[in-house]
Amino acid sequence: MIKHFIITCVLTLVSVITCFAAQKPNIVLIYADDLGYGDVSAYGSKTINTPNMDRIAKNGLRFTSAYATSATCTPSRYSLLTGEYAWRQKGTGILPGNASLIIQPGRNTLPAMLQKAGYKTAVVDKWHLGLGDKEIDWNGDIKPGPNEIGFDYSFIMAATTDRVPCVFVENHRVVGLDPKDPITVSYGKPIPGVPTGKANPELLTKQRPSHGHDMSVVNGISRIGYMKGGKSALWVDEDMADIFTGKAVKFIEGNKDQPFFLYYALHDPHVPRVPHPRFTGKSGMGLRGDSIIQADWCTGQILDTLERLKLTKNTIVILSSDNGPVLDDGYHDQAVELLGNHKPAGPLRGGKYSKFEAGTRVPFIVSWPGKIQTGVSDAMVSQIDLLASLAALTGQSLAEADAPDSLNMLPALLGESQQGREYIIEHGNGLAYRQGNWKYIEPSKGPKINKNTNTEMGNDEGPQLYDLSKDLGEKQNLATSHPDKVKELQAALEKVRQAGRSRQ
Ligand code: NG6
Ligand code: CA
Repeated sequence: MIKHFIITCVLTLVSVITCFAAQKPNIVLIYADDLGYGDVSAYGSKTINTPNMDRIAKNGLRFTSAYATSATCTPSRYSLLTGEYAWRQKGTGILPGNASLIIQPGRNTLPAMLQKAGYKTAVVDKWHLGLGDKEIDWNGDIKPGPNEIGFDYSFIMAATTDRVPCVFVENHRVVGLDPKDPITVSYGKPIPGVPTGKANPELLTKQRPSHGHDMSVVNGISRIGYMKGGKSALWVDEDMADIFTGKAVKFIEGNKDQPFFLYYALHDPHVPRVPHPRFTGKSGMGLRGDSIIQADWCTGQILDTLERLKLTKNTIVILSSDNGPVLDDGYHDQAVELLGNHKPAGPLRGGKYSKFEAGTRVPFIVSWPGKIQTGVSDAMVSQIDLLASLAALTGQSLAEADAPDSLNMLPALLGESQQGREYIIEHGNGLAYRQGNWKYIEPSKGPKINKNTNTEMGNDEGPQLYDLSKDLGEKQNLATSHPDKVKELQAALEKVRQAGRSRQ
């Protein structure tokens, strides 16, 4: 009896302490699309000016070794929201615009965990994790989707700006759809009677494709996939940043009196790059740079809103990107020709799609005024750790099966520790493993260069080993001279791969 009483007292005390330890700051995650390590002026670039992203860095902690899990969008977002490496699951590669939802409803995702912690949650802008569980009827209720995996509010595009359907989906419905003009989407056969960029180049009044992207034409630009109907619902690319930012701001305003989580997944600077005319010409390096300036403006609007509502001090803002940079990703937008001296990947090798550093090492800045150490951190962190870290912050426990690869890196994220992850797994076409300054890339038969995008992919038929402390640009393969190191890292990578989970 007494024993029982004591146990109850101890448990109550523990939960009181946990309760006091848990904090509920608002959390805003600004997640850009294809923004490179060198595309933010806070990261040292003199050729681009991103004053609003730099504002976050000025009030926060800028990470030099932070990683998206993968070198493309869908797998990075899958890992970010589930805390599980996408390469553990089939069907998590770049999705078509009519794919089914790849995250199981009921799963303890990042937003679902925060919902349990009492947060109102929203996703705005790029989704690209699929919708529905069978063929999607774009004219009815579209579900399951973000609202079924933890978001109270969603205002999204289904996939990417270069994929149909080119419409906004708010919660379960296409916005502005005229029922008399229903939407049909196909990723197989062309839809009879629907013009395409390939057959009707005269319709390409705004941008022409350089590779792929020659199917349905929307707003003078041909896309991937075929769509028919939905004329009144079609987006106008130039207005998208304003529309999405407006929704994000409205969500913050509507939830200012309670903890909220906003996942603002910016579509810039992904292709097609069609910023609002007020941004064109502003970067001096063409539409890719102008789209980054637009993304920076969107970021500024969010920061201004937090300030106006006096929420800055009680809000964690995280800025990052889903994968590294690319210049020609399928349209003639002069990203290559007008680049000048700008280095989208900074000192890193490769880019989007690559296992070299630029594929996944991305800008990552965290601010929480008054709470976080400001400055620069070289701790290794991965976006996959946000789930476990924010669970720790908000006092949520994770079950054994939840977020298997997500580690609590809160001390590193808050700048209390310089100690981050012991290793990072980088995922492109195959895997690479970084431990300290050693980086091992497993052998692969894939092409060395993606000819379309002119990206060095990091593929080689033999093992690659780089010492990033002396060779950040991954130029000197040391695999032959350091066979033991290769073996050690190979075995360590295999252990994580076979374990099926990283969290003990
Ligand atoms: C590729 C597209 C590319 C881009 C990418 C997804 C072609 C030839 N290329 O297949 O343009 O859309 O998929 O980018 O179609 S991501 O950032 O969403 O992963
Ligand atoms: Ca991307």
